[in-house]
Amino acid sequence: MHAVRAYVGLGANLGDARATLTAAVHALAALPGARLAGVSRLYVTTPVEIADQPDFHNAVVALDVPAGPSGPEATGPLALLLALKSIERAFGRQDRFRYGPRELDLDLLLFGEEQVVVERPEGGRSLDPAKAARLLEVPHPEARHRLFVLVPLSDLAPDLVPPGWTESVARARDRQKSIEGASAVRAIAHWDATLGSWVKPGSA
Ligand code: PH2
Ligand code: MG
Ligand code: MG
Repeated sequence: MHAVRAYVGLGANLGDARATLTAAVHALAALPGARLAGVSRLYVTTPVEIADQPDFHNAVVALDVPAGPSGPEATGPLALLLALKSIERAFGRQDRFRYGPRELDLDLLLFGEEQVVVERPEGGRSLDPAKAARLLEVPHPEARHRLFVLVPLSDLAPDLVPPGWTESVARARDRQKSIEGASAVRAIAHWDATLGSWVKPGSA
């Protein structure tokens, strides 16, 4: 079965966010059939949507995963979505209100060239009835308007034009930077693949 490159957005703003995101990278890399293809720098970011909450840590991971059989029920993106939800729960993610603070948020940003709009499978739904019926949409519909996604994604794939977009990730990032301001997203470390953790810029 051929592999598809997926991009997953990671976020946390409760508990030890840096340790949580580090462990989440390892959990993603350990998914059956998955191969870790890249990890962005680690960022501290100003909260959007709901400003009155702690700053987030954010990053993006590139993951090569099996494409999955075709057909609406068992496609690759849905299988990956369910895996992301189960990792969130394993890390103690509590169901809270939309856009609010969270222990760990794993968002499926891109799944190869696929554009998907489907009803979320049972295990991929929130317990919050206000969110329960939300569709799964890939590419993630909010990704192109969020600097905390665009900056780490452009560490990995600046020239990529995701399906349905009319511009590259780097162009979207620069446009969004002029709206949110460069200081909304601050790099604090880069990924060291040998150590399997983020390390301070400049350190070997
Ligand atoms: N996630 C949200 C809402 N707001 N803000 C930042 N900076 N980073 C996030 O990951 C984030 C957010 C809902 O998922
Ligand atoms: Mg999110
Ligand atoms: Mg989410």
